[in-house]
Amino acid sequence: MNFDFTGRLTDHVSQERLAGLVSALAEIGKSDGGGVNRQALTPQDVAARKFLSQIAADLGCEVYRDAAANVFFRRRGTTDAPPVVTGSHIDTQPTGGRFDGAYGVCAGLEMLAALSDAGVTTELPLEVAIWTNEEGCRFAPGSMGSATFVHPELLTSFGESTDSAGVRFAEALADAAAALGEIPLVPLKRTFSAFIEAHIEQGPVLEREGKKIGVVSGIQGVRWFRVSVRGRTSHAGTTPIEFRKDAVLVATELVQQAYVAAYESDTDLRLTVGRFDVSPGATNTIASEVNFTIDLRHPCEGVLDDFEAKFRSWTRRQSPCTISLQELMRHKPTPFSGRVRAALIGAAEQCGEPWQEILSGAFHDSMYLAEHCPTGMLFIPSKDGLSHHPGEFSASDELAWGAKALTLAMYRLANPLLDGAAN
Ligand code: HGY
Ligand code: MN
Ligand code: MN
Repeated sequence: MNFDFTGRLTDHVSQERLAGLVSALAEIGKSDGGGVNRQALTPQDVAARKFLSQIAADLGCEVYRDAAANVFFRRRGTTDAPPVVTGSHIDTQPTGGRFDGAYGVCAGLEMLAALSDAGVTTELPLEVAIWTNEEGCRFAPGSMGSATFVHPELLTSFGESTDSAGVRFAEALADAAAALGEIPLVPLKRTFSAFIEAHIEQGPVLEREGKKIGVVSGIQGVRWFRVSVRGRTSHAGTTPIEFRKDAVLVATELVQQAYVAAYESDTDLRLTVGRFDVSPGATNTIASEVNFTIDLRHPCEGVLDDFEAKFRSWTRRQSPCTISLQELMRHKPTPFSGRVRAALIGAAEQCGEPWQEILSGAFHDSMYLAEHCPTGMLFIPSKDGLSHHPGEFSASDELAWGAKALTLAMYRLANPLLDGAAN
């Protein structure tokens, strides 16, 4: 790639415009402490899609959506070959920050704006995607939009997932489709030439190592479970120990056993109990039911298998309560495409900022896109490694460096003659 031309290309990436877009998007679903609560398919999520669609249209893009309410901003190329796509999610955790997911979509729009300012047209079309329900906190599992794009048959079962108010995903999806109805529909599973996701690291590594860009080698494996422990309500004062069927006692034994085993076994194993719901929830009534979640992660599938087998054996213990386990999500460890990593390494080198390779501890929509087309990711640093927290932060220059690297890598992949690795 000729450096002086593409060097000028990155000159068109505007740090101010990008930081302004991230801030404007964060206003939609803004929560206390500078965070964002914009959960999947809520009115805030739909409003944010409309807001970004208008920005894309103003850039001359065509706007599309699919049956999973994924939204795509398309910039024509000189050919009609399958597009090179970037993007991420804009739904957030309940106590989310303004960068998780949103940065990748805003960086994609900044790339399109920079190419327009530079008066550059790529050979292959470019698209920026907004994937539905990546977080999986309102409706489990996560990454439903990208999973459905790659595996359309999943949409039916996803539709039965309910939120804490009992709303089915299918209903929320129908409401969003109605609200976005004027956007033309495109099929699921369209052919892509390649996919790149720009994302905040959500961990401490890049900041600790003094790096501005992370070229992501892959994503560790993830498994989610819901554990239900069912006992019997009875009086807190009169019921002797031997008559109790105390769901909290049994559930907390299981949780403690899982955490101790996880921390003792392997420093790379990540186990989290994020939800722990007790009913009936009265101070002086022994709990009849506890539902809690398990989020299990590791780079090696064998370690996940071993831990899952151990945990399942613990749920079959002798107990005054009944214990059941439901799998909510499972994705194997995902290595990224050598070709896309080469394009990102070339881009990071060209930016001249310190960079390194890094494995992703968080899952991303890219874990499904990697099953569909050559896929890779780039990271920018997260202050104090904080994420899924209102205080999540990346500096404006870090946002811009990531967008410059994204622009260079996308430009290379969208002009195959430039991308020697493609030949
Ligand atoms: O949970 C995750 O890894 C992602 O941030 N949703
Ligand atoms: Mn994310
Ligand atoms: Mn997240």
